[in-house]
Amino acid sequence: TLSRPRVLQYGKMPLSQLDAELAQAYDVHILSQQADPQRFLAEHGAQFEYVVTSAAMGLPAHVVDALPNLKFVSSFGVGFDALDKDALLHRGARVGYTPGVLDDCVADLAFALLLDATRGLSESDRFVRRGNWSQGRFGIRTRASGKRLGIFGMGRIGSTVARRASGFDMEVAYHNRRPVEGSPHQYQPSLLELAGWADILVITAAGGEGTRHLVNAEVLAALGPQGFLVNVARGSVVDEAALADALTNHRIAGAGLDVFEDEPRPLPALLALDNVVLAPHIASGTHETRRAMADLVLHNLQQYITTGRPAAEVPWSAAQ
Ligand code: 8YV
Repeated sequence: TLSRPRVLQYGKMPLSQLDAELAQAYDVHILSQQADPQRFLAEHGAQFEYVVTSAAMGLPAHVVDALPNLKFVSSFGVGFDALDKDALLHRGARVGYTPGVLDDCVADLAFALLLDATRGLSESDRFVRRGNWSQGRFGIRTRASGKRLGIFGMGRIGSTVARRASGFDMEVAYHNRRPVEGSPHQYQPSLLELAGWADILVITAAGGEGTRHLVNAEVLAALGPQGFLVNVARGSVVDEAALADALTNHRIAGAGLDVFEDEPRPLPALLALDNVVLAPHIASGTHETRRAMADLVLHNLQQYITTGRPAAEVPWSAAQ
């Protein structure tokens, strides 16, 4: 009889059924539930070849370093900026992730935030609940349809946002490290030029050092007092203090944010503002999408164990 492969699960997964499904198929040890995780790693780290984690939890170097026999990491999510690339490459470990299956829901939430920010929907909900309606009208807002939509990061999610935009009669332009071949949309050679062109700037670029704080005070000034920012990518792409400052001083009109520099702690200055809509990193958080992501986490792990190749592998891992 074959014993179930041993798996180190870094923490609870973003779909609770997945915790149970992993525990059924594998001999799972959850690191965050150990009385002393550091000591557990020191004593048992060498027993693990497989790790399961999520994009949000990531995998820090000190954990990778404590797993001398690590072969494969199956990560729940499309972002891999929180997985320590250098430590994993040094270890020669491969990494599976879940691209593609969340594009629709992330693009849907980008539009939800876009519509909410431009129309003041969340603010209007507070207005009604507080009983303000009987004292006067809610202020008129900005039209969303027909506007210029700038997309920073024209990958799978960015192009799904662009498809949504056509239904709103929007003009779309984008900035990306390089122009996307065959894209029907106008390429802007810099983020600054994109921000200057756009009425609404949506961020769908990958996180990590390469994009850190690219949306800064200068980019926000270019977006301008009538402009809106939507971020469904990573908080690190935006200088959050500069954004709070721009919102406070009306150098941009409004924003919709699903991601923050230090989750789960949005900058306190943002909490006091009515011209920003805040969501707690929920873009992929639907039953349908989280189920599809969980299936791919399981599939990647099983494929790696049986064939040595996951179904979907992060680019720098596949390039090894
Ligand atoms: C998830 C995400 O919420 O896919 C990503 O990169 O950030 C989100 O889809 C996250 O993986 C949950 O931990």
